[in-house]
Amino acid sequence: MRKVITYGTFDLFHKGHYNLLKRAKALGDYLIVGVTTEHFDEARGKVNVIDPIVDRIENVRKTGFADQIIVEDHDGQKIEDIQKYGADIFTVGSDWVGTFDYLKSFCKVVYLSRTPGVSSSQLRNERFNIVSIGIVGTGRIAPRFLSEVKYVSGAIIECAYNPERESAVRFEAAHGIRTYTENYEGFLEQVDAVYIASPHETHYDYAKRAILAGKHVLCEKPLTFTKAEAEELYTLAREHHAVLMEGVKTAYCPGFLQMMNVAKSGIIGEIRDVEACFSRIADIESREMTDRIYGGAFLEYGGYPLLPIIKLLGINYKEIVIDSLPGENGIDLYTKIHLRYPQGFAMAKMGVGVKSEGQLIIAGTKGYILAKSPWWQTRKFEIRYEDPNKIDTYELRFQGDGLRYEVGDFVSKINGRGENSNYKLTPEESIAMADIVEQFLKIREGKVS
Ligand code: C2G
Repeated sequence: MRKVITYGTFDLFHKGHYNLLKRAKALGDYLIVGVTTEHFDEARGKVNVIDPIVDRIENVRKTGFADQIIVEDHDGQKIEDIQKYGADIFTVGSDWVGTFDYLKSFCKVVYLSRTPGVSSSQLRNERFNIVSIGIVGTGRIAPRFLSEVKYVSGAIIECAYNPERESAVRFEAAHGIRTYTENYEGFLEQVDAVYIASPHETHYDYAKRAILAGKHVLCEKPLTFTKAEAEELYTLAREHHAVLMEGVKTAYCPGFLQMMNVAKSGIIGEIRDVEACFSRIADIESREMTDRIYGGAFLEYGGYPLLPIIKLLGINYKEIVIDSLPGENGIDLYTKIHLRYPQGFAMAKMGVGVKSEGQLIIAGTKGYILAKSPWWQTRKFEIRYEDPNKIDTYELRFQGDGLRYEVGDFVSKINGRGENSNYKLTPEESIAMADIVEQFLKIREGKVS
């Protein structure tokens, strides 16, 4: 009996998949089909699979060609499966020619020609409108955003906006993206959505005008400088049926989400303390160090350490103490925020002129979670207990610089597929952060003047 094995995602099952399976079956007597998990697809750069795995398996089953269906969830599994099931032939579509030649030392490898004119990506794009995004601000983050959006299908960068002519011209020349320097409303007319990565003090105004024009908004942190402004933006977004998301990118990363869920699962008991630190020594000439109103550690990085605190202990703290070490020009070089909750406390630390260990510790009544730097790009965390020999380690995936996850979420929400995904960073949590920004600014004003 000749056994054939093939693999695929089989998302939005189509004629190309059907033909491939039919011809794969015809290569032998027994066909094994490996269907990929969402986790595995995400790891290989497919962040936008639509059908759940049970549906994708069912669609393969319905063809009647598969004698056995298995699940593919990790790298290196193909060799394991070929050996385990004794496969004689590995086959896959011709879009993969060459990629799987390494399997030739285990079995015969056959690349079958692809069915032209049909693909899951094309169907995804037909089913959901492609979201055209305009970038507001063409500084340091914008190029990173461009390279990350490539991993999110269903989104294209249409154009950019920056009233500073020099930066706009440079960006347009480097990336070939039409960059507007005046007439923000005219720029908005070209797009469905905007990504706001301009200086902090411009976020509120750009976001508000975009929402009023019916555009979806993904805005870099901090969204606003006051609680009232954040509330106003979320209310306006609701009224205008626009998606509004604050881009605290850690909030959307799978590893971070898993760490939050493990922390809440009771494994470390009741959570009593969350300590988080983020520091990056900034260049003396940089905006962070020189802009005495909008620079400094807190406005630059506050969103990161506050995120796990608010996610785990909530927004109803009883007391907050904000303390900073100011530089000569008044910017905060180092800030510590202490929060007291009814049943616990928390400390957020951030620095641009002081370097500290960038770690996250979530302390509970039975044990604690330790995530070392860079915990905000969660790739690994440990659960530790009284017994120092007992350590549970979680290793997780984190692709690129992580922006793709928030962009993926943004696009899903715009297409109406992510209504429930607000839990990653709720408007209430985002508003609570704006409230802390407002308190920080009031305290700093009092001290500086
Ligand atoms: N296919 C095809 N014709 C098309 C589209 C897809 O023959 N028009 C084939 C692909 O080449 C693949 C199978 O159908 O052999 C499944 O395609 P996908 O669902 O896109 O899965 P893919 O990403 O190719 O996964 O471990 C997974 C494998 O590496 C392949």
